Amino acid sequence: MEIISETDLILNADGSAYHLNLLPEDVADTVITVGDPDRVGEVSKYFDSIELKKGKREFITHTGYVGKKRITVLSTGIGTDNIDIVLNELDALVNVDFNTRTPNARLKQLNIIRIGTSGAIQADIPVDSLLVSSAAFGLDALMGFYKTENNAAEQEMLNEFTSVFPSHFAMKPYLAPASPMLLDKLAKDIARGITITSPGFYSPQGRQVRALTAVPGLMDMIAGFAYKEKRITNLEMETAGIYGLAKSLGHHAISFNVILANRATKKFSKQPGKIVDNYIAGIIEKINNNL
Ligand code: R1P
Repeated sequence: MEIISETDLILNADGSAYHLNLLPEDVADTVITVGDPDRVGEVSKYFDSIELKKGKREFITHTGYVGKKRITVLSTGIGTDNIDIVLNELDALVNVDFNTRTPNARLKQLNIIRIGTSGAIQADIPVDSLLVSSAAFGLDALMGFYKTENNAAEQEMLNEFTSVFPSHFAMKPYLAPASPMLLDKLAKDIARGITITSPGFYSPQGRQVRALTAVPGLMDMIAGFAYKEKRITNLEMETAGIYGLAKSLGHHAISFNVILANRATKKFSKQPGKIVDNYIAGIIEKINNNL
């Protein structure tokens, strides 16, 4: 079996993964990801016990128990460039033997659950509501570097979207679905939508700033896109990368979006901290009851 080189899988002196600073035994099978490092503690405060706290750069990790269920919560920072690091290192931690540098014979499938914030782009989606991404279009470049597959229905929707996407961009959008298993187990009663994952916060999400935009009308194009009764509901910066890489690596992933802004009505949550906190508590309860 081919050995993974010291530069393809970089380990720290203590044997931990290079960026995440974690050892294989530090990672639970259920992993909650959050963007903001400060949100890690906001999640782990609901654990009954915390067995470890580690971190490096923006990647802060707490692992502990809710009842008998072992859960890891880890911050990704912002953007799909960080998702590339987080998903590949998480996968290596659970599926590669760090001593022999070879993949394990039996591959593990993690449950990866994003609890993030997001902006709605349709006027009827209320600020302070929760939305789960049934799929996400990536406007970032990440999945262009990996082999991906879409089923016929996904491919058709992607073709439709690509045909209305501004053609002067070198990269093509991609489409990645949520795990049907996690949608079924954790999100039966939660509003679903199609998410756009952007490679930036300002012009890439149609915000007007002092620098002139190269894509006037981006928001109208995205908000007006329709495919077989489906529409795009919200914008954020990680979901498509998480869905795409999780699928490529054989893990399950789901993304919960706490809607803090509505771009159509130009409203922003009056109590973002409290709202995010309420949804964290609810999602942990669902994980504990259903996974
Ligand atoms: C932008 O402010 C950040 O907030 C959203 C976006 O995806 C981006 O990471 O999610 P988080 O609140 O989880 O970071």
